[in-house]
Amino acid sequence: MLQLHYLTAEALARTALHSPQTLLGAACFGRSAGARGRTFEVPLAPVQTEPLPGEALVCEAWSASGPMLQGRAGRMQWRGNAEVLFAVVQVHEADFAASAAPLQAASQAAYAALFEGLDALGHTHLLRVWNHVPDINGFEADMERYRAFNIGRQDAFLRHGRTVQGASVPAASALGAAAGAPLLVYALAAPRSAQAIENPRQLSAYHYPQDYGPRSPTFSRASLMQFGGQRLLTISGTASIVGHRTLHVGDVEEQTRETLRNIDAVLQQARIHGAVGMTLADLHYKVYVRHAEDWPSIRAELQRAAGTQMHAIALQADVCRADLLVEVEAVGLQQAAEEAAA
Ligand code: 3EB
Repeated sequence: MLQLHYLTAEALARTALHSPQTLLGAACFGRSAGARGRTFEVPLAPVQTEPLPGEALVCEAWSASGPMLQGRAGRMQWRGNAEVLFAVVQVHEADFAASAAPLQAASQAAYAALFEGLDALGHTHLLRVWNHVPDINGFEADMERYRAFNIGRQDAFLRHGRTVQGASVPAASALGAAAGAPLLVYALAAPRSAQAIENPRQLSAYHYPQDYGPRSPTFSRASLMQFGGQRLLTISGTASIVGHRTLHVGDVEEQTRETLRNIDAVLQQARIHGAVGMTLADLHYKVYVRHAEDWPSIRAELQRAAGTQMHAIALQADVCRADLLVEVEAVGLQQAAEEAAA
C-alpha cells in the first residue's frame, strides 16, 4: 500500500530509524535538508527551496509495503517494490561548463540518467516528476533558464523513446531552487503507464505556443494510476493559467482562486477516469509561494476550498513564469471500490 505523509524532519528521522523497510523515499525542503540526507539509506531528495517561516512540515515521505530493493544506477538513486519506484537524480551544471548551454545539457543528462535507470529496472514509466531548477527565472545564453531546461528535458524524452504528448506523459512540477544548487529531479515510476489527465480549462502544456519557449514543456496536468487495491492521483503544479495565458497578474488572491478552479477541473476529469468521489478535501497539497508574505492569504483561500484540516507543505520558491505568484500541486490516494467493499 502506497502512502504519503507530510512530516517534520525529526518525525522522518524517527521513521527512518524504526521502520526503514516501509520507506520508499522522501524529499526534504530547505538549506539543511542535504546534510540530513546522508543519515538515510533510502533515497532522499534534498530540495534547496525554503519552507515558509513557522511551517514545521518540511519533509514529504512516500512509503509502501515491501519487499523493496534499492540501488544506484549512474546518477540515479532508487528504491522500489514490484509496483512503484522512487528515484532521485542530481546533476551539477559545472559538469557541463564546456557546453554552450550548461543547464540544457544538465537537464538532458538528468533525464537520460532517469530513463536509462528506469529502463534497466523495468519500471519504464514515469508517473510523476518533481523538477527543481536552480535560478529558474535567470538567463542562460539569452534564454530564460526554464526554457533551456524544457529543451533538455524534451530532447531526453525523445532520445529515450518516450512520447512528448498524450496519454503517457507524466504529471510534473517545475520550480526554482537556490542559485548554485544542483539541478534536482525526483520521480515516481512504475512498470505500467499511468493515465494522463488534462484540464479542459487549459491548453495542454505540451501544446503551449512558442511564446513560452522554443520547446513546449513535457508534462500532463495529472496522472491517475491504479495499484492493486489503490488509486493514486497526482496533480501537477497548477497555477493561474487559463488557455495558455497567465490571469490576475499581481493579484495573489485571485491567482489562488483561479488555481483552485483549475485543480477542481482536473479533479472532475479524474473522477470521470475512475477517482470516484475524490474531493478537494481529500488531497495533500504542496504550495509554492513566490513572496513569503503572501502565504497567509493563500492559505486562507486554500482552507476555504479544502477545509481547515487540510494537509499541506508550504514553500518559498520561484515559479517558472515570472508573473505567477503561486503554484499548487496535489496528491490523492484512495482505496479502489472493490477493495473498500471487501
Ligand atoms: C503551467 O501550468 C505552470 O514544466 O514541468 C507547472 C507544472 C508548470 C509543471 C513543468 C510547469 C511544469 O505551465 C508551470
